[in-house]
Amino acid sequence: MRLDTGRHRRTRTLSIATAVAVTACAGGVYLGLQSGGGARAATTTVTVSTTAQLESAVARATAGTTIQVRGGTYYPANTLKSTANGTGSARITLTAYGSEKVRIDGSKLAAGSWLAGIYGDYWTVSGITFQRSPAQGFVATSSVGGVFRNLVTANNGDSGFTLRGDGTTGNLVQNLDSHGNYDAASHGQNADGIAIKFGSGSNNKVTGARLYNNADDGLDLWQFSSPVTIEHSWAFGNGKNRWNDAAFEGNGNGFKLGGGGASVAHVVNNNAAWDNTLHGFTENSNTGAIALNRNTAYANAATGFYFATGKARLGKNLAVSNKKGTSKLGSSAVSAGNNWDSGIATPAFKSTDATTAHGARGSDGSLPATAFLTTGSTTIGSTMN
Ligand SMILES: [Ca+2]
Ligand SMILES: [Ca+2]
Repeated sequence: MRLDTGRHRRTRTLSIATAVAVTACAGGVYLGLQSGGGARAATTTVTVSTTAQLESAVARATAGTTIQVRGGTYYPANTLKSTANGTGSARITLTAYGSEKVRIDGSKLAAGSWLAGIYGDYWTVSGITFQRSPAQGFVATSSVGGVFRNLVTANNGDSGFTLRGDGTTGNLVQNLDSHGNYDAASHGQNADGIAIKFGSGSNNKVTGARLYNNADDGLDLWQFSSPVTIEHSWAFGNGKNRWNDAAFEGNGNGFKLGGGGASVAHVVNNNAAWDNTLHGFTENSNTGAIALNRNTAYANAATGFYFATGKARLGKNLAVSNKKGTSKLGSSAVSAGNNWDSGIATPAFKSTDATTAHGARGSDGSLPATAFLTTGSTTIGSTMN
């Protein structure tokens, strides 16, 4: 059997605890098992270093399973899929081994296949790159309590990271980098950095994301009918035709906060959008009372904040050098303390060089430190961290 990451191949003595069924997996998955006593669920740690082991481990995961993936690039032949549920006290975890660099690559999947599809609750997925899928990179459907941390979704054939479906509740997306996603078959009209679309459910949050150079939008909340919280995230360089597509149809909003008939009060605080081909932030026909505070829109090709039809409430936002103006607000919008409101000064940026914002994240996955678009103001605009 071909090993994708031969240098990491090891064997280890199986330690089999009570009441845990261990099934030999192709290629010798090794397991360290710890069984809790009494009514506590058993926990199982599986360390994988080949694609076959990874596929098997994901397929067999149950509550309490931790799958550690050794460094290397893995090429699944089929979508990594699971319908298993963890619980709040026995999560299912799929994570890179230590700080090793793990790429799961969809370039051997059949056309139209997602790379990863999770349908269960209480998953933690961390430290992994999902790349080059023929369709979506990572998709969680109707999941409860998911933690998706320090992931990269890049160069997929549709949206990089997706939450979808009713019953999408209590998920945290933290420190996602999602870039270069492009749906060639539909000329870039669908591939967003992160899509939270076609569903509902409370207490979902995105924080610390960088959503950039995608064909369509940075973030898209199309037809998601419950409030989503978006904070401390950056969307930039979206909507440009980077693929020499003569019929390119990407939209290129930084933050597209609705559409498709949903009227919902998303919460959008302390984010930044720059260099996108359409608006920095827009309701996109969502008539709900979207709350936007301390966001910055800079040098987008259309309007900084475009909320022409709904009841958005905008406070302490900053818009500079957007080609079609700072804001376009309808009569139902509420606006106070933004730099387009009367009597509000526009503080100077300390830097308009985005180089450091494109740089490496902190070792904990946090956004890189940058002076880009900072002003030092304690009252207006994104703090860029
Ligand atoms: Ca689109
Ligand atoms: Ca979109």
